[in-house]
Amino acid sequence: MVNAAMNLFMFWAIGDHEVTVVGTDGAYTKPLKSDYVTISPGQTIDLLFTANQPIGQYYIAAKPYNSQPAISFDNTTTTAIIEYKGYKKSSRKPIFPHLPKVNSTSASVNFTGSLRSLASRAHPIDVPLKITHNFLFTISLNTVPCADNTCLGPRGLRFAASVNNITFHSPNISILDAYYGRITGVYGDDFPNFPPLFFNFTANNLNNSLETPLNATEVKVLEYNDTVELVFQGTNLVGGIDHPMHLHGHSFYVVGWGFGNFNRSKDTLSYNLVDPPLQQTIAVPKNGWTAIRFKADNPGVWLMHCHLERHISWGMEAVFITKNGSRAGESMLPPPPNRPPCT
Ligand SMILES: *[C@@H]1O[C@H](CO)[C@@H](O)[C@H](O)[C@H]1NC(C)=O
Ligand SMILES: *[C@@H]1O[C@H](CO)[C@@H](O)[C@H](O)[C@H]1NC(C)=O
Ligand SMILES: *[C@@H]1O[C@H](CO)[C@@H](O)[C@H](O)[C@H]1NC(C)=O
Ligand SMILES: *[C@@H]1O[C@H](CO)[C@@H](O)[C@H](O)[C@H]1NC(C)=O
Ligand SMILES: *[C@@H]1O[C@H](CO)[C@@H](O)[C@H](O)[C@H]1NC(C)=O
Ligand SMILES: *[C@@H]1O[C@H](CO)[C@@H](O)[C@H](O)[C@H]1NC(C)=O
Ligand SMILES: *[C@@H]1O[C@H](CO)[C@@H](O)[C@H](O)[C@H]1NC(C)=O
Ligand SMILES: *[C@@H]1O[C@H](CO)[C@@H](O)[C@H](O)[C@H]1NC(C)=O
Ligand SMILES: *[C@@H]1O[C@H](CO)[C@@H](O)[C@H](O)[C@H]1NC(C)=O
Ligand SMILES: *[C@@H]1O[C@H](CO)[C@@H](O)[C@H](O)[C@H]1NC(C)=O
Ligand SMILES: *[C@@H]1O[C@H](CO)[C@@H](O)[C@H](O)[C@H]1NC(C)=O
Ligand SMILES: [Cu+2]
Repeated sequence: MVNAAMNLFMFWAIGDHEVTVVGTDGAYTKPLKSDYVTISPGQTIDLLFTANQPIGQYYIAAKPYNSQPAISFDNTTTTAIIEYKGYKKSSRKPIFPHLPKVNSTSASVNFTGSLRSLASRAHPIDVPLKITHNFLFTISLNTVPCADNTCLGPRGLRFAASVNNITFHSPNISILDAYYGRITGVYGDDFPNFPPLFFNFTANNLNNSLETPLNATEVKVLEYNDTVELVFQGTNLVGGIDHPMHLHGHSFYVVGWGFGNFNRSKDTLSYNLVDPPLQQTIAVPKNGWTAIRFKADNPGVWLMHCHLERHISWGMEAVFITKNGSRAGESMLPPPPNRPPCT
């Protein structure tokens, strides 16, 4: 199952049938029995279920999960029907599943936080234990001044979004072309390891002066084999919401998460380094944090972004460049000839 929605997490379930989740983003998980699934845009989930209920019809249903009351959205429940062989037409309605409440953050995090790697002998994990790079990236909504006819946000302002207070400005030639072709002036390589300012990221009523981001095109360059721990820190600037963060080119282990502000001396103690799930998209909880680890072993130019289309279009993205290794098969490929132009 893939969530192909643009801007909404979904709750999903089948009437009267428990499902067993066995994988996410192409990696095995420990079998997880659940009455419902939470899936974020861009995420994939593999699951099994057994048709072991009385012969009949059962709804498959999905509806949005949205934690931010200021956002209006289509709250339609979408359905399909599972019909058992031998079913005889009757006036009885198909059985409908219990889906969590549309704003149930606990239902969302309970599911996502229950995923574990299979971590069996045949499918061992390889979570980096010696970390060469520690990053803390704030992910925030922002506001910027706008011309009257482009203002969709508060008066005189439009929405923007940022990582470490940088709204990503897309250059007019691709960063892959610029890196591979050694063209200067397209991007900088100074993406900050930490947010420029520490404040109570998840506090209510943050000062509006914090909402204005910098506008830049900065990348983070990694050496082949670097081991990265990256903590995504959600903020309550403009308004807190869950962000499905997605990294191209590398799967990552999700080693911890929590609500509020990440506290390195306390929160690292509860990391799961035994069977953390291996994912490509992870929902960072509203006004919370998520810690991931990965090894930079896939040379290339890789986008990292929030998978809510709205947020990536507002600048909630950054770029990693993983440099060539030293052996055959450890070099990035040239830009593909059929790539679409940026402008
Ligand atoms: C769905 O949205 C409509 C219109 O905004 C609202 O009237 C209704 O109460 C909502 N239903 C649910 C279940 O949230
Ligand atoms: C969810 O929405 C209901 C109804 O609008 C509200 O009473 C409740 O406080 C909300 N729950 C959360 C966790 O925001
Ligand atoms: C989520 O898990 C907590 C702790 O186990 C539990 O108290 C809560 O009821 C769960 N929430 C939902 C919506 O399942
Ligand atoms: C791309 O942008 C740079 C500066 O931002 C400018 O100098 C250059 O002319 C632009 N190139 C094209 C093809 O638009
Ligand atoms: C940060 O803000 C939250 C939410 O308002 C509050 O509960 C917490 O106490 C604050 N933390 C600090 C260190 O001020
Ligand atoms: C908000 O920040 C600005 C600029 O730092 C400061 O002048 C102002 O006093 C702050 N407002 C509040 C309510 O703290
Ligand atoms: C982001 O940078 C701008 C420009 O330097 C500054 O005004 C603002 O306070 C910064 N906000 C945060 C949250 O760091
Ligand atoms: C960032 O700067 C570019 C020009 O350098 C401008 O076109 C763009 O609108 C700016 N973006 C934001 C969010 O301010
Ligand atoms: C972080 O956690 C430690 C240990 O629990 C505590 O002593 C410290 O005050 C916390 N720091 C902050 C900023 O909350
Ligand atoms: C990367 O790590 C592998 C396995 O640990 C090692 O064999 C290789 O030499 C390393 N390559 C570089 C360029 O560090
Ligand atoms: C990386 O490897 C590719 C393929 O061998 C080569 O074309 C490219 O120049 C290398 N890039 C760098 C920055 O060394
Ligand atoms: Cu987002």
